[in-house]
Amino acid sequence: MNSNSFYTFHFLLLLQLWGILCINRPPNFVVILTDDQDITLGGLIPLEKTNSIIKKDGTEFINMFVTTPLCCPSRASILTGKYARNHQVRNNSVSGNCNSLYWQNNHEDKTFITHFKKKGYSTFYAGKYLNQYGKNEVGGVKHIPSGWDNWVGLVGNSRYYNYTLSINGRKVEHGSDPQKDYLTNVILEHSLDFVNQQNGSSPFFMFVSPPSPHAPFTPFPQYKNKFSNLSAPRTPNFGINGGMRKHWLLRETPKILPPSVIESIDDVFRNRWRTLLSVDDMVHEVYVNLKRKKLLENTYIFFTSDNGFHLGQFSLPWDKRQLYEFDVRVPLLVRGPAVEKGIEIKHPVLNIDLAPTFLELANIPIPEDVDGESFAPYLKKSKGKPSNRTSFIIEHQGESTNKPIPGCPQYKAGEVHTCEINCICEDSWNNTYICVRQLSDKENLISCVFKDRELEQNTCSIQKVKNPKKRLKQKALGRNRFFKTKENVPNKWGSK
Ligand SMILES: [Ca+2]
Repeated sequence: MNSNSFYTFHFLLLLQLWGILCINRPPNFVVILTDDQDITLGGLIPLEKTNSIIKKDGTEFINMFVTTPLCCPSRASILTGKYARNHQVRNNSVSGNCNSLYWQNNHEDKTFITHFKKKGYSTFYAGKYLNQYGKNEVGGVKHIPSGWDNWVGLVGNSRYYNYTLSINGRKVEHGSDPQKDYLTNVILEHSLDFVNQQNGSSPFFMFVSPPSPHAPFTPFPQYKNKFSNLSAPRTPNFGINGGMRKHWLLRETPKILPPSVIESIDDVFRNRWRTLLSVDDMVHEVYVNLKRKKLLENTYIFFTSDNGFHLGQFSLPWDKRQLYEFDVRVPLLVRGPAVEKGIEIKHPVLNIDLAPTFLELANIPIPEDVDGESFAPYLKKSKGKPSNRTSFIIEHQGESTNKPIPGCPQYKAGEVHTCEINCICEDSWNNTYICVRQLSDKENLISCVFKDRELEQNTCSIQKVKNPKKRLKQKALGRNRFFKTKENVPNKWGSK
């Protein structure tokens, strides 16, 4: 071997070794979880940078659902990979297990991030966690959930100004100066600090949870006049009562929405989009800094939301909590190593699938008690077999206040909840349901059983769902009211 051949041989050997090292390097993760961002009302449209960075350069899952259309239960499902019935976080209150001691002692120490921590990942969380996080009765700001070693947790529910953060257990108050305190931007600053600390010595998992576009829908001043000529989409079910085929809460809404309520709905729609522009800036800044640090190529970026939203559908002003498509469908975009660019996946995926997917992508074993299924086979060119799921559960435990609703004498204490707009209530005791959503190239249906006056104990007693369709039918026959309806379901399966 002459000296040239000798050097070429060793150079190629080094390249090969470098390749092996690169292939085996555990991937990094960035997850951006928005709050209440719909997909059916155009919730992704204002995010031009995000659409370019993650949708165009990644994969979009066009049938992504949450199994519980409410913040705290859905977030608990994302963290655990379990249906709400199995983690028992039923609503947004401590008594409904939102950040309760029960949650902390039984589920929080086993969330997906604890497995990443054990594998040596550097971990980071910033923004809204569970709605009751930081409250004194459940451990206050000193409580840092297991597995997160860089913690910037928002105390309480989403807001944009005048909030408290727990920064690694230290209480930090913020005021209302847009330049210093706008929460989405504050979360971004902490996120960039974390990205800039990365030197490649260990992989990282960064979870970012901005308040947008949740109430109170406060845009950053720079964006407060955007979209002024837009109105909320007038879907076929906009501003009309649900009719006799719907359950009690939907029959209670006005036959036609008053113009003043429609005006408020349009205003909320515009402000939601405006708040999302700050999220779009966040995605762009994180992307630019990952690229600058040469971390982008080995980093998965997930973009999704904890629940959908409605704006005038079935004459409900604005909120979530319903079983219909607008509340249970959310965006899901993913980019990363080997993720195909610019494609749409029709296979139904769920919030409970996120945890097992993260774990599989990092080659970490998935715990047996997880309900979700990894959709990693769609994201990496490998041997994995995609799931053949064609049905899944959607469930919600309706809330009602035990006090009379001021100005709404038609309702008794204990009946309804969230009735601020013209006494139109967004939730009720019998808005408790379990549904089986069937979605495949052959079926596109939702079948639901509601908690009703006669049979209120019997609807939600399934403990571990192995065959949800069969089990629900067994439960439903003869004992409960059974609704089987085709609900404004966009048939994306038939679109190509
Ligand atoms: Ca939410």
